[in-house]
Amino acid sequence: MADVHAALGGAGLRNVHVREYVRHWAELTGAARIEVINASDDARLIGEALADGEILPAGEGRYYSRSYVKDTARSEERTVVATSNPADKGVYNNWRPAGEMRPLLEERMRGASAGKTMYVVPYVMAAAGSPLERYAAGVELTDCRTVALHMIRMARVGVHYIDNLADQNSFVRAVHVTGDLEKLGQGTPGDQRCFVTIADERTILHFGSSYGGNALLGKIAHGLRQAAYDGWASGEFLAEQFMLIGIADKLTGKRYHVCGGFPSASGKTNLAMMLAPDALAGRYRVDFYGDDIAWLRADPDDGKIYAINPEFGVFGVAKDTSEVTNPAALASVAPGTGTLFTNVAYNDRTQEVWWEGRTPAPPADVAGWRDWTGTLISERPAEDADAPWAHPNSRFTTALANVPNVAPDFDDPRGVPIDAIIFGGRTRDREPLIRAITDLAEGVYDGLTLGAEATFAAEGVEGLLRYDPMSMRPFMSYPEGAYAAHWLKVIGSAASQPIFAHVNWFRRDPGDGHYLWPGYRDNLRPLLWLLRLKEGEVRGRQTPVGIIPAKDELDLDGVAATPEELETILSIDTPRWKQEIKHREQHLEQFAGLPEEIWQAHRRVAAALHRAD
Ligand code: SPV
Ligand code: MN
Repeated sequence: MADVHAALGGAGLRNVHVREYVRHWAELTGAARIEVINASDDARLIGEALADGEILPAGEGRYYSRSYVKDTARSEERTVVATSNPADKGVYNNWRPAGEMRPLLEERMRGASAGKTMYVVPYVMAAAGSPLERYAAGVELTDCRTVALHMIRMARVGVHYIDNLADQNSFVRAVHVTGDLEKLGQGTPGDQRCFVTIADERTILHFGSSYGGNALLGKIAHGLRQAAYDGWASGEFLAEQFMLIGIADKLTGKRYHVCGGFPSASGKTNLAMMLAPDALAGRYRVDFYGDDIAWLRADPDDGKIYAINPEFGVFGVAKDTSEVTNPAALASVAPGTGTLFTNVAYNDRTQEVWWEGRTPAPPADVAGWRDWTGTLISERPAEDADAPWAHPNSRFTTALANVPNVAPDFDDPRGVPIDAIIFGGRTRDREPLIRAITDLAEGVYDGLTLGAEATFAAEGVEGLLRYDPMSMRPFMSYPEGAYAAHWLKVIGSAASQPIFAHVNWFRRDPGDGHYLWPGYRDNLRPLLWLLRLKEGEVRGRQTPVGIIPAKDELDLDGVAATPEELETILSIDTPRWKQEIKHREQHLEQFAGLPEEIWQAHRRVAAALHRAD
């Protein structure tokens, strides 16, 4: 049995509430040792993890690990939001009573860390001094050293963050117990994994994984689910799965900030790290703030909406990250950055890493290369010859400060004023490149009807979206009707409101299916148009679903698209929109208590489409 008080006292951790919390869970999980973690412990922990073979060297100052083969991603069906109030049940939050989930998790976790070290990771999800700092503090307890190493990169970690709290008891209690991964029945009816946020007790209990958001509890469990609930309960802020960028106009000296949500596999990280296209780089600079989470609040001093990225690092998907798609991401994982790679392919002779899309073809000389499961490529059975070398959800974990175009003020606790909020999907035939929305309720309505196309017929009806409201479907923690009302309230309370827009980089040619827009760096162009529209410098063209750019309003210097291609991406397919609007009605009807303003917005858009034929 660990000597909790000796370990905490030795680390200078005085907060009595934290001490009691650690004592409780150390006893319950049966951890053999307690170790308190500060960011300055990184080099020592890396050394220990290398010595134990838990991580492998991947070139200078970079590391590699493999997860258990059945533990490679977030599990939505095993994730629950619990409270003591049944009225908190929504459509997507998998609500369960707190009184049922806490005993269940205690049972799973009892004795499950026997013989292991419990790492105590005090962290904050905000820069010190943020107006939202009282929602930012947490203490993760984890029995996995690699998780502690990830937390050091993804959050601000240190004892001083937790000992100096204004309210000593106001921290998120975040307990992570890995469990015996080989015996958890992942994906079977007897699946033992359970990932619970008890939102009204500000307690996160995750059992049965050491991967990503299942285990790094500052990120989506605290940064999204808990924070969204706190933001709603306090009435103060929104916590969204949004990227956040700055656009600086070097000619005028103006700086703009844009945030927004995209369902997975819609290029959110690439957009967040985008550089200006060569033809525009003399005038514009894109600054990176964050790729996954933004907290938004109205500032009473100047009446603007401010956003922060509560994270300290990037947990990015490796697949398809290349010099073409995302050179900034590659630079952020260069030698010397302390990057941790997970589940990519690894060469144990050269210590190189590789993933699909890193280069057009895999390394020609397969000597030493192992796939993400650890199997030598040269020894893979014939039937696996075409299997990917890296897992599709393989990741790189690196600090924000390693991103070459990180904003100079990324650490400013006040955050940055938001000019535009964008939503984007991956839509082959209906959505134009960009459509701007100037009305708040219509903007929120657009976010609530965000979706991704079903990827193959088996997943859904052709043309029917898998709706992913605000890209928050897996992170919703309270009912959708209240969520929409909270959006209207927070953004509506700002005297100067951001403009909304829906973007789509993925429109295809109806004939041969090729992409009509080059994407990547060129995505800056529609965003510049949006900011000009907001400034009243262009007028666009009104359509039933928003304002789209007139052809001569987009700066296309250096873009190879043909006039026909531009014609298509700057047009609305009215018959397809009429189909879509019916699906939206059914989607929204699921949500009890949806504000009347949202229904009115829906009816306005439907009526405008009706008149359009
Ligand atoms: C996501 O899946 O949206 C992530 C990664 O950001 S994880 O933290 O694992 O959820
Ligand atoms: Mn995410």
